[in-house]
Amino acid sequence: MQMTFRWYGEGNDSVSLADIKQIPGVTGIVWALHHKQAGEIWTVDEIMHEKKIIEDAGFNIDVVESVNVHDDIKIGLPTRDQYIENYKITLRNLAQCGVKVVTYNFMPVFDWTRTDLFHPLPDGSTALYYEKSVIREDAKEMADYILKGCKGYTMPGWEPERMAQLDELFEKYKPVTKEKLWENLKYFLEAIMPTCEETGIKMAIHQDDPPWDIFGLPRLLVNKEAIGKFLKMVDHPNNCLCLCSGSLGANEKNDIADIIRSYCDRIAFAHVRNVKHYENGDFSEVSHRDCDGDVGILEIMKAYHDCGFDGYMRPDHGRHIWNEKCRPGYGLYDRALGIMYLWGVWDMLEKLEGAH
Ligand code: CS2
Ligand code: MN
Repeated sequence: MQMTFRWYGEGNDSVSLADIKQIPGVTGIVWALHHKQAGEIWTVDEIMHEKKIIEDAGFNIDVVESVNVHDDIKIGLPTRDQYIENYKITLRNLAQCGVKVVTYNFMPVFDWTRTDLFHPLPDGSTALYYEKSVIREDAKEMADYILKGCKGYTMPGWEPERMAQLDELFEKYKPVTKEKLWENLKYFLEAIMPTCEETGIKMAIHQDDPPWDIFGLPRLLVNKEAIGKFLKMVDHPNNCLCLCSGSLGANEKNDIADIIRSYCDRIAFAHVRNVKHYENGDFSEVSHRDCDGDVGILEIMKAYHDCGFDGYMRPDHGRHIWNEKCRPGYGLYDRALGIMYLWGVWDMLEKLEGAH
């Protein structure tokens, strides 16, 4: 297992690479060109610039999160072919600079959704929170609601520029049924797989968060069955998963350890996060400690270890602790604590059971 840490780039993150260097055992930075819009080509010069910064700090750039997929590809518009060509060029450029895994998601319009980015927990920390009764079917109303409580921060995909085009986007998604969205995902993957094979890049899809339909938009990667369907649909070793225990874990019916054991050979990247469920359907992000939440962190780590997982791992989101001012879910302190917990469990498994 190779431990990594997500970093948003110089001037764009409250955490420094020097800080990350002091967390034991982190070898790679999970990075992206965050100023790029979906559909734009990432040039070799731009990638090399970022590579130098990260490598000079003593980390590898093996994993990118994310090269976002343009909505026209998800909707299946005729313009998708041009965007797919651009995506292939980006993949080639990334491979040329040494990148091995590219993370993406196939959620229509939005990335992850929460109702509160700074929800107080009983211990005085705050965390990302989903309150079922607050969710509005109307995405615009929801966006206003979220922006009020967000201290100037927003969720990815919910930026004011995008909100301005929301009606138009929703109109375009109208004919996109769940079935159509599956077809469009297949079309995209079949088009890029030859490039992945040629360059060695593994495409790692992130599951939908939360893992159910939202705002009347269909969502695909929500449970074991859907993941199985996805892997079979394009049965290629470069068509892989970024398995996120936090996203899948929002649905208590998902048995994450079982999903890991079933599809381990196709997991290129592991996001490990804990979630606590409440009876009324709300859920909260919590610390990585097994007993603080419900996803079964110990079982998850045991499953990865039993499978001989040698891919990349990172703590997913963290709480906000010790008054840290940071991007929601992406502070230094709680993610560093998370890493130490994951290492503690992993090192003990290696000691008791040997390295697989
Ligand atoms: C998620 C996503 O893992 C995460 O932090 O909250 O933002 C994830 O990065 C994307 O969905 C992957 O494309
Ligand atoms: Mn994740």
